[in-house]
This record gives sequence, structure tokens and C-alpha cells, in this order.
Amino acid sequence: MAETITIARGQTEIRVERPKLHKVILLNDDYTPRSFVVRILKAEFRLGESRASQVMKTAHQRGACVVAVFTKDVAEAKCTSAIDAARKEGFPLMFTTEPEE
Ligand code: TYC
Repeated sequence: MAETITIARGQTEIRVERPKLHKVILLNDDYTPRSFVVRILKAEFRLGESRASQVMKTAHQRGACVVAVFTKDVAEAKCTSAIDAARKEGFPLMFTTEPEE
């Protein structure tokens, strides 16, 4: 994904790196209610009801699920915001980020 775009301007070649995307990953735990996980996915990541439900179930069954990909800053900000929202309600829900290959 670290593809380089070349823009030719007369004799000058400008090389622009595409920003690397980062995955936001939802982690399972034994305490957060399923309905709360779905609510967070909808509110913080703008997922629709059925996609939020699908992501929650996959994390519940497999231990983790990719929620979406963003630029590094956006992925980290959304992750922090989602974790904060869960802590405010007293749930241990966790999200992590990792660079896409
Ligand atoms: N495992 C939780 C339960 O049984 C629900 C849950 C699903 C929690 C996905 C976190 O990422 C998660 N209440």
C-alpha cells in the first residue's frame, strides 16, 4: 500500500507517498454487554446496525475483529474516543490499532 504516485510537471517529477492506513481492531472481553458494543460501533465508527452486529459477533466468537481502516491519526483518535466512552459507562471494552500490510 506504500504505493508512490508520480505527478509530472514539465521536467519536475513530484513523488507523493500515499499515507499508510491503520486498522482499528475490536477486542473481545467477558464483561461488556453485546448491546453496548453495538451502540459504540454505531456511534463512534458510524457502522449501520447490521454491520455493527456482525463485527461485534465476530469479535465475540474469534477474540477480535477489524472495525474499519483510517489514516493513523484518525484511527488512534477514534480508538481513544471509543475506549473513553466505554470507561465512562464502567466497561472494559478495548480497541487497538495496527498498520495495514
Ligand atoms: N463477550 C461479551 C459478552 O459475552 C460481548 C462482547 C462482544 C464484548 C464483542 C466485547 O468486542 C466485544 N457479553
